[in-house]
Order: sequence, then C-alpha cells, then structure tokens
Amino acid sequence: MPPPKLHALVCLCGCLTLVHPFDWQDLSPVVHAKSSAWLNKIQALMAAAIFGQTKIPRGNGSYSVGCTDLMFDYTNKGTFLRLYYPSQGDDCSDTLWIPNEEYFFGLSKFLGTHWLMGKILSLLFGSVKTPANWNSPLRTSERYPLIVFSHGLGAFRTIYSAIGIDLASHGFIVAAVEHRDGSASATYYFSDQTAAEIGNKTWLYFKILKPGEQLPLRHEQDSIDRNKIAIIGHSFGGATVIQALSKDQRFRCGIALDAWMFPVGDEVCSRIPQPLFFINSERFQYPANIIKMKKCYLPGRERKMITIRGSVHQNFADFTFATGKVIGYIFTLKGEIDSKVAIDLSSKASLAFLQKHLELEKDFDRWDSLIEGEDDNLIPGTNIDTISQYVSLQNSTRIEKYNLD
Ligand code: 71H
Repeated sequence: MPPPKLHALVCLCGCLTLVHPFDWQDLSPVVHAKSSAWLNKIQALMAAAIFGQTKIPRGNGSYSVGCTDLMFDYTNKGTFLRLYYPSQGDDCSDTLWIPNEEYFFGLSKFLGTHWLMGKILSLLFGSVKTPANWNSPLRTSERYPLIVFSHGLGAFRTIYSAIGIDLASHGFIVAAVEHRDGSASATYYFSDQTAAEIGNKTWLYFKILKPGEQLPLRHEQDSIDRNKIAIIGHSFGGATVIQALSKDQRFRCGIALDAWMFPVGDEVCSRIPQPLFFINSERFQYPANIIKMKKCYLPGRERKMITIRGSVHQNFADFTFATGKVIGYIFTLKGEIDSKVAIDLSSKASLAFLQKHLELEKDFDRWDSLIEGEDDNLIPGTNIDTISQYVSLQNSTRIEKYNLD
C-alpha cells in the first residue's frame, strides 16, 4: 500500500495535468517531450506508482535504432507510417511512444468506455518513451530489407514498437503503417496544403470493421533492398498480411502474428504462393480461425505454425510492457509467460524465417529450430483441437442439457 503522501502527490499531479493540457499540436514528439519535461517526469512517476509500469525493451540486435514518422501525401488517401531503421548512433533522445492525446481518446472509443478513460490512459501513458532515437540519421553503409507492418483493430502505428525496434536492431527497415480505413483507434491527416503547413490536423477515429483491406504502400527509398520485402501484421493485420501476399508478389514472404482470419475469403488463402508463417498466442485462437489458416496449406507451399505457451493476444503489442504483472493480467495485456520471453521467441523465430525466405546473409539461422516450435515455451503447430471440435461441441451440449435436467 503506498503511503498517504504518495496518494496526495498522485492526486495533485493528476489535477495539474488536467489543468495544464499538453501542446498536442506539436508535430515533433521530442520537442513536445522537452517542452513539458518536468510534467512528464511526474506523470512517469505516477504511472509507475499506480500501474507498476515497466519498460518497452531495447532491440537485441547490434544496430542502433532510429525512428521517424512519414506522411505522404498529407490527405486521408495518403500513407502514414512510423519508420524504425538502423541509425548512426545512440545520441538522440528516445521516441515518445503515443505522441498525441487523441490516440488515447480513440482507444477509449475502441474499448467502448467513457472518454474520461482516454484522459486517464493519457495521464498514465502520455509520457512513456520507446527506446529508439528520434530522427537519428540513417546508417547508410548497407542496403536493408524492408518489413511492412500492419496493426490490429483499434491499434495504430506506434503500438508495436518492441517488434519494430528489435527488427531494426537486426538490420531491417520497418514501416509500421497507420490505416486510414477506420480500423485504427485514431489517425490524422491534413485537409489542405495550408493545414499541412501550420499543422492543423484533422482527426479520424475508430469506425467499423471493414474486412479485406489493402495496403496502399508503394514507396521507394535508396537504402532499401527492394528485392527483399516482407510483410508482418498482428490480428486484423494478420489478415492484411494474407490479403497483401495474394495481391502483391513483391512481398516475398509473410508473418501473421495471432492472425484473425474472419475477414479473409476462402479463395484468397489458396492464392498465396509465398512462404507464410503463423505465430499464435495460446489464448486467442479458436477452431474456426485455425481451420481458416489451414486453408492456406496447399502442396508445395511453405507454411509454418507455432504457438507461444501461456501467451495472450496482446503479447505482440507494446501494452504488454507498459504495466506491471497484476494490472497486465487483469486486462489480459499479459499472459502467464513473461512478456519479454514471449516477444523474444516471436522475434527470433521471425528472424530465422525472414533469413530463409529473403535470402539474407546473417546468422539468424541459429534460431531455425524455433520455426519448428522446438522450445519449452513453444508448441509446434497449434494447441487448438480442430478435429474433435464437433464432438466436444456435442458433448458440451449434452452436459448443458444434463445440467438443465
Ligand atoms: N479486443 N485486434 C476489444 C476486444 C481485446 C482487447 C484489446 C481489449 C487494449 C488496453 C485492453 C482484440 C482483435 C479481436 C480482431 C484485432 C489490437 F492498444 C492496442 C489496441 C488494439 C493494441 C492492440 C490492439 S486488439 C485486436 O485485430 C482483433 C479480433 N483484437 C480486441 O479487439 N473490444 C472492445 C471492448 C471489441 C471492439 C485487449 C484490449 C486492450 C486495454 C489499454 F487500456 F491498455 F489501452 C488496450
């Protein structure tokens, strides 16, 4: 139990933050972070006291990681993404994790809660940093493979930074897109040139589920090895991976993290020649979803599937690192497995898979066995029984009837 003085401090700071709103118009997360540094420190303290906050982990690879946001063009038809990339040094400040308060309001809308929930989330998480050097110069001495990352329903571009940073620290450029189809909790664009120049954002909030979205990304950059492009996505973003692979052969392979297969048409699954890797959590998956994944399994196609023991759907997103064990467990942001152990297994298995199918000359093949599910914390394939599901369904109906009698 925190001492009464701490309670008083927390209340005081809460009020202070409410009457001293942030300058959310700031385009650069770092400038914003500096302008209210003392407030951020207090916020971080509060969050640590209330939420038992922990940190988003650094990448395990040898490259320093830079981060920036790119928007091209500025309209809602344009592309908006957060880029993680190998950088020249560690001399810039960390990146603000969720850079605008509107994202918290969007989250509260997505979660179906009162907007005050957004205010509380903003208070708790509005100053959290992620360990990437904001706007640090790109390390230009080599060409890097590109990963396009597609977020889940109600998420947005910044919320998978643990994955983005780890991949960038192993020599990838990661483009985490922010979808403008109403599937993000929030996103923004500029209505015209003047609005873009003065930074007058138009906000677009979480709308409705739209199945079968497509990625608009069509960009080129000198340090990108354009023969080596892969796509990774979480949940609804996993469905996007499958859709994108079938539509665009420039994606050489795909990794679907705890994919939600509902929006994927049966015929799409049969139209994917590229290698595809399913990394699943133990708790999210269910028979109909796995049956849909199995539709992608055809002779001569490279398909792999592993399940991380004791993991939940949110183990792939950053919120799993933003709270302590108890709160994390209550809100299903954490599973029984340690979040760092889980994300490392997912990242290492992904790196081994990417090396194989993008033909990289690295040492990621030391994790080849993880692709096969060979680890105490992995299940080869799935924990879901898709064969006897109908039998067990019948049994449970019988039991229910028995109980009613
Ligand atoms: N739900 N992406 C949400 C039900 C489970 C939730 C998301 C609540 C987040 C906090 C609690 C799961 C599904 C399900 C397809 C999908 C993607 F910050 C993030 C926000 C969203 C990070 C990741 C996501 S979650 C996701 O594509 C699909 C099927 N899910 C999911 O939707 N309910 C509303 C009640 C239905 C619309 C776990 C959860 C969550 C708490 C926070 F408080 F920490 F911010 C974030």
